[in-house]
Amino acid sequence: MIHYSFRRCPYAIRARLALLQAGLHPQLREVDLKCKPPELLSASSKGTVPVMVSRDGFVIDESLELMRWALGQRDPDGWLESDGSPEVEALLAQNDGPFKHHLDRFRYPDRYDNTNGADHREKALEILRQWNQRLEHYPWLLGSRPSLVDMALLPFVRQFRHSDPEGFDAELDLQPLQRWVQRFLSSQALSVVMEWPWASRQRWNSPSWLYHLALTDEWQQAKRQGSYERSTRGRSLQEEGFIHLSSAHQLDATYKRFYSDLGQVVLLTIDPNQLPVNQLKHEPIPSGETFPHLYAPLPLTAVLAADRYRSAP
Ligand SMILES: N[C@@H](CCC(=O)N[C@@H](CS)C(=O)NCC(=O)O)C(=O)O
Repeated sequence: MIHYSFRRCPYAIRARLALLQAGLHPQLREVDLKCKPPELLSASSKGTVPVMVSRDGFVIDESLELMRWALGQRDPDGWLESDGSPEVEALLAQNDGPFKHHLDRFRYPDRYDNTNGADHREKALEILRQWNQRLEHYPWLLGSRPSLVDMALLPFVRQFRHSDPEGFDAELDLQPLQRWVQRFLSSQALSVVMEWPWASRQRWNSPSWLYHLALTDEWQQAKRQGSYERSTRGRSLQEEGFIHLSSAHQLDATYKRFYSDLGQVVLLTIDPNQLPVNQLKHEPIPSGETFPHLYAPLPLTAVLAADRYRSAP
C-alpha cells in the first residue's frame, strides 16, 4: 500500500493516527503540495492529501473514509463504536465545515480578501466553547474513552492552538478543552505519526522527474540569466559537454559523493517532458550505472521546484 501524506496537514495527521491505531503501515510518500507528483495526481486528480492506494489499485482520497477503512480492518479500542451516530456526524461536519473555515482565515488572513483574522478566531472559539461543554464531565468528546471523532478533530484544534499558543492557553473558560488538547499533544501516538517512518521533513521524489543538485549562488545566477549552465560541482556545461542529472533513486548517493560537505545545496526538480527535444540521454558512467545527461542549457521552465536539499532520513 502507498500512502501520500503531508506531515503538518491535519487531514493527513488524522489518517495517520487511524492507520497507526489499526496497525497498518503503508509506505509513505511525503508530498510537497506546491509540486505534486504525477503518481498522486493519477491516483486522485483532486490533488489533496491524504491518499491511500492499495496494491490492487483501490484508492481512498478522503481522510475520514481512510480512517474508517483502517479502523474497519482493526479497531482495538473501539474508536468506531459510535461512528455514524447523528452526534458524531454533527461534530465532524462542524469541524470540517465552519471550524476549518474560520481556522484558515484566522491563520492566514492575507490569503483571503477583506478578512479580519481576529473575527475568525472569535468564531472558531465559539465552536470550541461548544466542544468544551462536552469535555466538562468526561475526558473525551463521547465519554471516558477516545474515539474516531476525537482523533478527527484534535489535529485541527492543535493547529488552532499552534497559531497563538499563549492566546489559546489564556482562554480561562476553555480549561477542559485545553486538557483534552494537552493530552493529545503529549500522546505517544501523535509523536509517532509526526516522525519518520510515518512522516518526513523531506518530500518523496517521484521517479517520473529528474533532479540536479546546484550550488545556491549558481542557481541564483541562473535565475537572473534565464537558464542554468552548470554541469556539476566546479564544472560548467561548456567544459563537460552536458549537465549531470540524477534519477530519484540516485539522488542521495550523488549528494553524499559530491556535496555533503556544503552547508546548503539546492535541489532542482526537473520535468523531463519540458527539456529540449532529443537533448536528454541516459548514458552509462565508468561504473556501469546509467545516468541522465542533458546536452543543452537547462531551461528554467523545466524546473518544477528549487528547494533546499535534505538528505534521506
Ligand atoms: N476533504 C479532504 C481534504 C484534504 C485537504 O484539503 N488536504 C489539504 C492539505 S492539509 C490539501 O491537500 N490541499 C491541496 C493543496 O493545497 O493543493 C480530506 O478530508 O482528505
